[in-house]
Amino acid sequence: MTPHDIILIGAPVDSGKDRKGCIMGPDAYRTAGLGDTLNDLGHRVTDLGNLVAEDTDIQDHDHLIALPQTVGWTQTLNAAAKDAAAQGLPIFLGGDHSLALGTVTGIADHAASINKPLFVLWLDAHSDFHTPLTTDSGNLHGTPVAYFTGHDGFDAFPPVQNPVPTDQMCMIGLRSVDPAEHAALANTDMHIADMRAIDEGGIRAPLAEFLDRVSAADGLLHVSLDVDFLDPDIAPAVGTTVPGGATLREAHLVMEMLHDSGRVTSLDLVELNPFMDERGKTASLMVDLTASLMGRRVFDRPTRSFA
Ligand code: B3U
Ligand code: MN
Ligand code: MN
Repeated sequence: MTPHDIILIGAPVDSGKDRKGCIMGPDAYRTAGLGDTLNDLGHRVTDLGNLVAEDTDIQDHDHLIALPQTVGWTQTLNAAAKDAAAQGLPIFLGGDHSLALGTVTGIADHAASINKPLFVLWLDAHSDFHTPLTTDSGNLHGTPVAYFTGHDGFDAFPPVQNPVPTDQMCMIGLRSVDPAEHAALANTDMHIADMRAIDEGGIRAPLAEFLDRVSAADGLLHVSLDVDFLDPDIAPAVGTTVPGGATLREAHLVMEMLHDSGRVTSLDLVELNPFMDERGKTASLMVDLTASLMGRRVFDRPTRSFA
């Protein structure tokens, strides 16, 4: 297994929605042993601690929740992501999914600086494809994909320098998509495997097809893992549970395939709300999934059938 220089970056973003608690996410991952787990797998791990959002002079908005704070986080995380991606494999410890407004744009700027295409894998129950103009809830954690793919309506935010082309994006696990997002997605060539596609054909095929395209293009791959990708029975610590999510084995298989591809260059762990957890089980599961992504396995070759 190739050892990586892993950079843990605490992003206690809690401004992307009404319900509070994601501020505790980074420390829950540390408490669940993320750093030691990755270290034991042979990686070099540096923990940069928790970032603090920049102040902005943006005014509060009538509909959009905590707009000034989220713009501040976007600026902070864009710069941090760009910096860290040049030095190793950053893992952003969220924090809610609005953190991806900054992380993905920062990683995209890094990719452009080394002339490589950036691919993004979005593991989520939701498509997070609203713009500030279409969101009903006003929760900006529902908007990052529209922002970093270069859609209009984000005037309060820094202009996106290097939008991610939608055909370099794959979403897996969708089962809650609002009408405006649905209409907007229909106009893109985004690769989507919703839960019905997974039920019918399994989770392996769409991911394998996507990873082949990343490899063929010699691309960087950013993975954004929302806790609600997982079924709430195994991962209850999230504000927006949606029944019928990925099983434990599906999620580990995704992580193992990602590891085998050798393509993953950055990772977001988002939406963990430790306030809603059951004896740390969701935080521990997210650590286990990250371990699978970074090389943990039972055998390092396919096992033989003894039938
Ligand atoms: N699409 C809804 C719900 C939602 C999006 N992301 C999460 N929930 N976590 C919205 O509020 O934009
Ligand atoms: Mn999300
Ligand atoms: Mn979600």
